[in-house]
Amino acid sequence: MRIDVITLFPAMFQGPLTESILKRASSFAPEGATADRQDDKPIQIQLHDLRQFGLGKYHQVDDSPYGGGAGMLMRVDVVVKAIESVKAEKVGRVGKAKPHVIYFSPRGKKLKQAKVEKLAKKDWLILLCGHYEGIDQRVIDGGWIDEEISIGDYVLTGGELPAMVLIDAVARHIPGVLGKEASAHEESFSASLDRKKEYPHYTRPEEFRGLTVPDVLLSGHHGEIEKWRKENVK
Ligand code: 4H7
Repeated sequence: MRIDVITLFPAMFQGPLTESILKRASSFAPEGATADRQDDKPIQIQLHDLRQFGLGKYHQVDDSPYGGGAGMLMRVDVVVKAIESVKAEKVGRVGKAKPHVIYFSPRGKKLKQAKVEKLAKKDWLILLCGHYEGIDQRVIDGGWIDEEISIGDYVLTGGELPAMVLIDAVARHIPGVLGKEASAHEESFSASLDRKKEYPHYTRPEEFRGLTVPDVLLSGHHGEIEKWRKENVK
């Protein structure tokens, strides 16, 4: 899968994408740095600094709202230029795939696991991270956005954290991202099972400050263990 991120703050992505399992699974390239892109990785992430599409000497990306009011908006011409530029790239493994453009905003449709799994089947995602008071409505009305998503009912300063949440959630479903064991564990949940429900887990030591592990888990009796876990799903 290829993921392009259009953002005013590309540096924010440094930590989450270069640590942990996303490090193993994805190649990560800031704008311009295409040379070190590794096409053999399950996910290729390319960052694009929106400011490079800005206007004039100061690379202006925002403007005040018609009709007045507080705050600034991201300009339609700048945002569309960025989206069209990314769409035109068609490098790496995307071939003739059509990108799916997602815009993160607090009024978007709430992200759920089922949606994550659908998005994981796409070849190419473009993630647009909103800032200020958001984008000019014409970016949406003009058809440049396929989907407006919110990661939850709270307000953030920008769409970068939602983009990182989506990348992490989607990555877990791309073949080759999770290790063998974690993938098998994932598969052992049927699609109909509520994934939020899990049984309690314990590891060594057997006793910690008087807190013990349920005897059945130490018994080695697999039938009983399975029964206990089913009964203790929360
Ligand atoms: C687009 C439009 C996503 C993006 C407006 C983004 C929460 C979520 C943003 C805004 C986001 C989410 C800018 C409106 C800051 C509010 C104070 C960026 N917040 N914001 N204003 N839940 N913020 O997914």
